[in-house]
Amino acid sequence: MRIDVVSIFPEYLAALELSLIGKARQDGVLDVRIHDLRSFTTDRHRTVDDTPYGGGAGMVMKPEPWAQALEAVRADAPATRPTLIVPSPAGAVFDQAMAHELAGHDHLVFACGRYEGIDERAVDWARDEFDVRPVSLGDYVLNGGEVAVLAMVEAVGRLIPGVVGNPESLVEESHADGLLEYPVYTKPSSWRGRDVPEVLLSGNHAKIAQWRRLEQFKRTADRRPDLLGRVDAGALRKADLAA
Ligand code: 6GU
Repeated sequence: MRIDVVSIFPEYLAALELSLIGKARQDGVLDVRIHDLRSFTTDRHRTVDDTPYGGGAGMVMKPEPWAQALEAVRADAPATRPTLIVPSPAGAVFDQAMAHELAGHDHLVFACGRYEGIDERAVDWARDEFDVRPVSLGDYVLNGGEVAVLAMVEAVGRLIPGVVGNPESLVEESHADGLLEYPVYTKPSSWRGRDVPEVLLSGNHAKIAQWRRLEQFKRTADRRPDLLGRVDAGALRKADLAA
């Protein structure tokens, strides 16, 4: 998968050189390229923003540097029509289903806005050459798209075959089946007066699976009751109905 990120703070994206995503880049599984928006400006001050028409607080990102940057990215990877993700608190909310969907794309481009956002004409113009997706991490406001891109690239990247060493670990994790993950424990079996639940030491795999499934439902009901109504009936296992 090819990933391009355009930002006025390319250093922010240096974290994508670390850990599993960094390893995947070294291995050639992910082709991640970071671009400095200011390198697509032509004035002496490398201006990327200006005051908003209609007035109001803050600044708006000028359309032309974005058009130049996106044209360069497009020209460099002409084979497939890329998806342009525009991180914004005004976007559709990113979730695991969207991560899976995006993981199936060949080329993702992220346009990191700052200030009050990007001139809407640049976003509309980009629709000629990109599938444009305004995407939000959730209902709160960040100063710019960079942190959101770190989160999205990690969530999408780890679903690409070869990024996570053991694909089994993708199966039993939070949101894999619409429920939160069960609690986990490691040695020692007794620690500071607290014991690991006995069933986990029993060696009875059917009982352990049943206990974990119940804990998933309990935890989801307690922390994220909003998720319970959306649990896919197909993801409900026979064991759940029996329990
Ligand atoms: Cl994707 N961008 C910004 N700037 N703020 C956000 C966000 C994204 N998601 C939640 N808040």
